[in-house]
Amino acid sequence: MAEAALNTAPNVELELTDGFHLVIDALKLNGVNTIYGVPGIPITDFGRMAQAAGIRVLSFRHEQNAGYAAAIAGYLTKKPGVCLTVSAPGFLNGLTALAHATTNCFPMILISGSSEREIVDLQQGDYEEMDQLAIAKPLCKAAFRVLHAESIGIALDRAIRAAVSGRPGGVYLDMPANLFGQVISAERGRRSLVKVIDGAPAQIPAPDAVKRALDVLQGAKRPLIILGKGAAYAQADEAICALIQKSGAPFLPMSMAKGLLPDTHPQCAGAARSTVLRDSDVVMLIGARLNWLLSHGKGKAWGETPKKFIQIDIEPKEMDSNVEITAPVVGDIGSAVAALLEGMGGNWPVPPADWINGVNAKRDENIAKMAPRLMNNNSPMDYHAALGVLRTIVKERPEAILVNEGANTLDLARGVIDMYRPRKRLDVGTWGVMGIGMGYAIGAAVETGKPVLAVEGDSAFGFSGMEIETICRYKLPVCIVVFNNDGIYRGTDVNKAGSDPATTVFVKGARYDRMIEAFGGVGVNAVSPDELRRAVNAAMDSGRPTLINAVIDPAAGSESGRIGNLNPQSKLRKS
Ligand code: ADP
Ligand code: TZD
Ligand code: MG
Repeated sequence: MAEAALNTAPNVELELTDGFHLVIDALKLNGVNTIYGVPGIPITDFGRMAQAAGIRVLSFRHEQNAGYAAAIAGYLTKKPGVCLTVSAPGFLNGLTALAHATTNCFPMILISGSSEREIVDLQQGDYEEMDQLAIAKPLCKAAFRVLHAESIGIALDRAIRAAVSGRPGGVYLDMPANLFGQVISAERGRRSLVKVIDGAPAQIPAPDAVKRALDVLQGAKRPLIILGKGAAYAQADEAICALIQKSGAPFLPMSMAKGLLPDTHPQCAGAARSTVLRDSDVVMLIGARLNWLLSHGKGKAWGETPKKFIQIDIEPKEMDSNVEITAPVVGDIGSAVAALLEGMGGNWPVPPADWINGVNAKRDENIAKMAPRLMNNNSPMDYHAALGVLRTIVKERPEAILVNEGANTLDLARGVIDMYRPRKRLDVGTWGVMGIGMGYAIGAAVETGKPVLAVEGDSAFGFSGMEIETICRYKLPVCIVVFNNDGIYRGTDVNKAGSDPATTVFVKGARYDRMIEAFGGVGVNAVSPDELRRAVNAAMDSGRPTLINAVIDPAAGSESGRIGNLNPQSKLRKS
């Protein structure tokens, strides 16, 4: 109406805005100052304008890696990481990362350009035509399409809320090309923007749920606390630490929860994992699901001892997903842990000494068994020789962020490399997915400004390897160590049926270090633990993008790393 009035006043020039600027204004209003993506129709100008408006726009070589960067940004900051893609193929490339964010409970928003609704809906063959909204829906927490410039503010508000509230996850925002060019008055535009207030509201657990949990915990003879990446995400580090200390119970960190308390903490049972799973009688899960990574809470790994589970999780539907939860505590971890601590009062009984001493003895025995293997000086190196070096470097540089993927390279690094600070270990997560490496390394370096050490199987690295150009272009402090064992699991397989190589082997003696030299980074070939140590320390000191080709004995690994048991067995006899 104001416009109509203005339009009739010949001397007043109407200030206008458009879809491009409204998306930028809405993002900035809500504190989104970084976007990860790949440009192209219809978002090329959007990227330029966002950059001009002071948003950092990181341009990748493949959308999947941009998506993984956004996903890990969400995990590290508790704000949704934003990934921007072009229509159909770009969107699909980003979708894997969106699904990954949802699966791992990381807040992320995938914004994708799309083609014109009228043409898509009549399937008339537009440029990069695809019904993206329908395809995204089953893979995220929420999916919205914005058709009018005036709806951009509300749409972004809803996307942020959906991503960060309750159990965090991925959200899809569909923006058809002509949205960006729609013009409205600047005043209407300003009024349409919304700043999210209290986007992830505290969810306080019910007092009787807290009491029930404490009763169960108090009755334990052999208590165990399992910390998952939800606990690391919650950023309630001090309260969690206080709860564990007060309980006196051994704790087991899941992979990405390592470092929430140091792995060297006297109550850490990481090196006695099988013992504590098998022999515990009460298990308190904090931000960890009883999925495959915990053998679904039953079966051989959990032994004969009957278990009672206490589970703290923000998602009510998670309770009883695999086994009965005796004491469900539904709430956000910060509020739930605070309530538990208060309920424990000043005099919480310490767990029976035989349990604590037994766990500690087993842990010390396992650590002592591994120690000499980490000091071997073999060349070519085995996994333990190389990881022994990296373990010391991480101990000396606890602020560094460790990115880790591969099979043997992942499973052995997880066991060998102690972590000392929260949210410093980023890895393949719930799916055990290969390809997170360079996206995570970039996202982590950009969001935290800390040095990143990426420990990568040679196969794992290949999924995102082209992003070393991105790392060099933005001069990020990333040191990549490729554990080069000539292939997947082992480099020794032979195809007996023909002249093609076996399916799991790569070019022998490949020099991954030379790849980064093409982009001005530092490449090093390391064949001994000493060479590896020198090269990683130099990279971490200089902050220069570095790729170290760590030559690993091709016979050292095992099939599928530590999860070979998940391979199906053929019922047919070999002839
Ligand atoms: P891990 O793989 O480390 O075992 P999972 O990804 O399986 O961890 O589990 C993480 C759990 O944490 C999810 O069930 C999720 O709902 C929960 N979660 C995430 N953030 C919070 C939070 N702030 N408060 C409570 N629970 C949370
Ligand atoms: N594709 C995707 C996206 N994720 C996967 N997990 C796989 C394929 C299957 N896969 C694994 O589970 S580990 C792995 C593949 C291909 C690579 C293992 O080889 P690597 O590590 O070189 O990375 P090691 O040290 O040789 O075991
Ligand atoms: Mg390999």
